[in-house]
Amino acid sequence: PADGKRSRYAAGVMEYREMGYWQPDYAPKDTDILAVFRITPQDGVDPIEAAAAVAGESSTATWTVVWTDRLTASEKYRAKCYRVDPVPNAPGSYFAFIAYDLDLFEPGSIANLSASIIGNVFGFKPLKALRLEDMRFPVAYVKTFQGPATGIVVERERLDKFGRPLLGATVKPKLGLSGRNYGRVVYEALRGGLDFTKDDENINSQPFMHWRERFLYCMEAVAKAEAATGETKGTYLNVTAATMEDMYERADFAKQLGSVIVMIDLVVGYTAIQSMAKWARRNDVVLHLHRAGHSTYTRQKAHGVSFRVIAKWMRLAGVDHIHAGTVVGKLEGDPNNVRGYYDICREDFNPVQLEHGIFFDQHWASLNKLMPVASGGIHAGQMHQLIDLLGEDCVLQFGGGTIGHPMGIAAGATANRVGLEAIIFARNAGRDIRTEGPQILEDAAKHCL
Ligand code: CAP
Ligand code: MG
Repeated sequence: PADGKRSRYAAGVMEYREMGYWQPDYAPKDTDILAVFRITPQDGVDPIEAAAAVAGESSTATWTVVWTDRLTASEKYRAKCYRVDPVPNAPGSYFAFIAYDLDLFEPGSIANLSASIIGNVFGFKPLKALRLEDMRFPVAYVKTFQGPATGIVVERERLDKFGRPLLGATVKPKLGLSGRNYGRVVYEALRGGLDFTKDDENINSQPFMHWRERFLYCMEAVAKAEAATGETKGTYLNVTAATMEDMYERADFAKQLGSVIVMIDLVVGYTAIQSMAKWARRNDVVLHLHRAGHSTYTRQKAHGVSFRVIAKWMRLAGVDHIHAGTVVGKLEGDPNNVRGYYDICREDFNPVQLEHGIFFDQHWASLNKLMPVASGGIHAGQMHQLIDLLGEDCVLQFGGGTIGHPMGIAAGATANRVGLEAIIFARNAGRDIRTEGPQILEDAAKHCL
């Protein structure tokens, strides 16, 4: 153009605002996918231009206008940044709200969704930092996903366990045990009173214990513990492997041995997770997701992807359990945000709740509920805090907090079960578990001995 714009584009000067990616008058449609990013522009960069650039690069734009834009319904396909607000108490950072037309996305694919929303924008030069804080999915899109293969209600029915959190333990040490000794830990923990034991994130098929060995000894332990206690028990057999073929082979073997549950790690990737969710639904097996690796991109406040977004993606993808934080354990966790993650997993509808980090109303359109899992440095002495903070529909998982008990593994499991039942009983009887919790636990321990 005669005004010299063309040469400015050629020099890489951003003009996303002018290209139509900033539309302050746009009223998001019920069918739009919405995202809120926290943007921190470089010094001197206009926040609105930076926000429009995020909208542009996560939808149709590249760094310059292209002739072929005129061959598409570009106004419809352009994402629209419709609001930019300063982040309270964080000078230089802004919340940018962006609306995406539903037609930009393939139905039922987290890989496709994430390739747009986080695929291209995080290394953008004009931004110091960028964080995807939250998303809203319209019901029409939610309905294109399977959702949790089993869900909380049916899992409880299969286990015949109600009215209390489920109890688990991660076998420790994480690495090095032989199959036989590993199976002993599983048996002791289950007979002592736990509902589940669990492989750790990094147990797959190492020279000290190949996967078949682990599965055989673990399932023998489950059968013996079920016979000894009369309860349904489970152990999350980690089927994470290098290829889908290997994962299916391991999951099929777990099912053949009668396992009610299998486990995968988040690091297998979104497509593998969705494939395993399909497998889980076809085979009536509960699917546990360990969020291995998430902190590499969820922990920083100004950059990365919030765990609340990962939790939403995983509810759509169709896992049945997801690690979602404890607040009180060894790993970092803000109580308000963690509350938001648990609500995303367990509610039919999430209203906007800024204090819990929830920026949008979200209808889950009858997708099953996802069981949140608390783990990381927790033990029976915190039972009142855990139940007060996390509620009833969750799994509490104590690795060191079972296997590190001074009187042995079964005693550690019993301590957890007795502590849990004492606190639930006291709470249901109207006692204040926040203040009376430690005394209730001490009394239960005396009685138990
Ligand atoms: C816990 C754990 C879990 C983390 C996962 C570990 O062991 O097995 O993997 O807690 O964290 O390896 O640290 P302990 P999150 O019970 O002995 O601490 O649930 O936050 O994803
Ligand atoms: Mg672990």
